[in-house]
Amino acid sequence: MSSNTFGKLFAVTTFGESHGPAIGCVIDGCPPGIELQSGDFAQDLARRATGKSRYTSQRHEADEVEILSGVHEGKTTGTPIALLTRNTDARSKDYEDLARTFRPGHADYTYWQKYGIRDPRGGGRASARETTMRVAAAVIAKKWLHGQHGVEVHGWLAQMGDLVPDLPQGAGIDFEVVEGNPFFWPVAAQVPVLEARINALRKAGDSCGARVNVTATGVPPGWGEPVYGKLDAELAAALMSINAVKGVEIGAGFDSVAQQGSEHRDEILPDGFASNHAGGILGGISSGQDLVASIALKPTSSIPTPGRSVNLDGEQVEVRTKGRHDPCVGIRATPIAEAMVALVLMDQALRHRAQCGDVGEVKPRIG
Ligand code: EPS
Repeated sequence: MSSNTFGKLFAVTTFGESHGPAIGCVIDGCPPGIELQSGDFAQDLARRATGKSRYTSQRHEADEVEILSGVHEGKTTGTPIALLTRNTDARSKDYEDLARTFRPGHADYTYWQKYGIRDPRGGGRASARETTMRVAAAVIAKKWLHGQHGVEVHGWLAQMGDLVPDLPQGAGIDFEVVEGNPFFWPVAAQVPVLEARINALRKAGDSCGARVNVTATGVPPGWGEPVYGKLDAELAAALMSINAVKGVEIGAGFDSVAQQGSEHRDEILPDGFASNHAGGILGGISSGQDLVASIALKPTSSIPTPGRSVNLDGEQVEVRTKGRHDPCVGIRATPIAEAMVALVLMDQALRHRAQCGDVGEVKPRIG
């Protein structure tokens, strides 16, 4: 009923609120024998964390992951893996005034309507803080996907407000550049422009939206379950479940509308597909091409500029948001989007193995 569990065979249940004592997850169905220690989570958690640059929320969380179960002598045992991260820098008094009002653009009003009660501190369960655990669970998925299939999942910021990467048409992404700046931006020379944009937004008390692209390379053909468990359908649901996401595209996405069939269909040659408008998925099943997904994130709703709303009595009030917020939530969304893609792929890979593991490699293999 409550939808805090994600995945069928690699099932991740997250729990916790932004200002509660801790956040955590339980991963059930993880294959045994994967090497795992608490230090493995550090890199991806730091990529997602607040307070790592001047351009994101200045909440400084330790983000240390404690492994409570499911690992013995450095290897997963096949039993449920429980991970826990203590919240160490919540400042709940910033939210005292908000307990009786609904912040525009937030989940405050809808949580109130659904449950009749809510934890207003730091956005409670609706906070992006919850995504820490998605990223932690996906560290295990990324390890397995890479170890078993050579799959790699990489994301980058593909637009921030109206700023787009200054890349020649069709140019590849240099992930060393992406990882070398706090924006996950693929063009190093533009980083000062992004910094100036965030500084200006902060000064104006406003925020902007963003687009994040993710690719997965090395995905073999065959993953995805038609018709209701299509790979693209599950990717769309997974990516849409990330806070602030308002749009998802696979491959050519909404550009497909203006294309013609002769252009969009990816012709097949003995040594590979002639193009990849499908984003690596045909009929809901991976084709063996790179998987390509893109998400649109709305501008952060928590901004210091006062806005109109109502209080619990339905009276008109002016809301002024406090707290330590991101002028562009999309900046920290790259590792989160990668995580959701990795979780979907791992779950689908295990499901494919369960049903079709005996089929073996089918000829011809394109590419
Ligand atoms: C968030 C609001 C802010 C962010 C938080 C997400 O919380 P607070 O006002 O308590 O600082 O800092 O992000 C995180 C703590 C995190 O780890 O991502 C929100 O409303 O989603």
